[in-house]
Amino acid sequence: MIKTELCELLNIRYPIFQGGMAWIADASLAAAVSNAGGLGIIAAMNANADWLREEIHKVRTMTDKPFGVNIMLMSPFADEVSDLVVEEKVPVVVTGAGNPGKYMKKWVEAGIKVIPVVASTAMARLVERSGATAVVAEGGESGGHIGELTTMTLVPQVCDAVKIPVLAAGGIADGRGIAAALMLGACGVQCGTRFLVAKECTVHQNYKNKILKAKDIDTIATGKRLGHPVRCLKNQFTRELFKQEYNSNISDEELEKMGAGALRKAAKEGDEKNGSFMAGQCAAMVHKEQTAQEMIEEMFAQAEEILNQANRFCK
Ligand code: TUI
Repeated sequence: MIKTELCELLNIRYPIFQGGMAWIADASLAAAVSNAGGLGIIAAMNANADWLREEIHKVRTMTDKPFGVNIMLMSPFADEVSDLVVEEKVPVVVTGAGNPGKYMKKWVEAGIKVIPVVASTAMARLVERSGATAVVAEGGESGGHIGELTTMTLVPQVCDAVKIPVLAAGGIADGRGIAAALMLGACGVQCGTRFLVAKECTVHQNYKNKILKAKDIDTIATGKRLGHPVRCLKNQFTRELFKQEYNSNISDEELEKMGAGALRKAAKEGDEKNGSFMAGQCAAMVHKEQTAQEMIEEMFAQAEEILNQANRFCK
């Protein structure tokens, strides 16, 4: 059985978080992951406090296990959802896509365990100083909004930079990734892409099918010109966006407008041409739809087997 300090810290059986995927990670997926022994996470994404309040109430009817809320700091509603998680006494808040500094004191004083996603050692140190319980070090193999470094290089550097527990994210979709993350010094993992095809995930079936069909080189990072690179599956939308990034006749505002609403089109409508199908580089490692429980049990059984055999290399 694999157990780490994260399990006791958060009162979970398996040291795994489900990524807070915008338009995808709702109460249904979060409850399934929490019931399976991981930490299920609802994505507040660009939604307002009313939507999030309903999802929090829903998740509480579906599980009595701990769960988290992911707050995307670029959201226009970040301020109001930052108050709601305090009001609702949400056990864990994960932040993404920015510096959570201005909310940290309020959350820590409310007894919330705050676990920011970081893409650099500087941000890891900063959030540790302001009271973070742990950090998720997310490499650029991830889907969605990404940083510069890879998981392989970021995780050990963040582990050296801070004393709080570190989870690894980016490119992890099976037990091999979990075992490797533990060897890099992490005490847990966060997975997004694999959970996207969970039976309890309510995303459009076309999105799941695209993940299941994806090959190794099928993702691309666009948005570098605007300063926020985003990794998605290649399709007509991303190819056009990529092309226009190099077109100096198009303004940043026009480029920004091209991306607006595309993730909703992918997740809710399954629009294969105009949707932004955010996915990590490990999409090709995801082969079948399973329940969240089957996924977690399979991943940890594989990780345990590998780790038990690892000393064969030591002569
Ligand atoms: O946040 C994510 N992934 C996301 S957010 C998202 S919604 C979106 N949609 C369109 C455009 C942009 C966003 C889709 N996927 N992952 C966590 C993450 N956080 N990755 C990288 C970071 C990060 C980056 C910079 C965290 C902190 C940071 O600090 C910057 C600073 O202020 O120094």
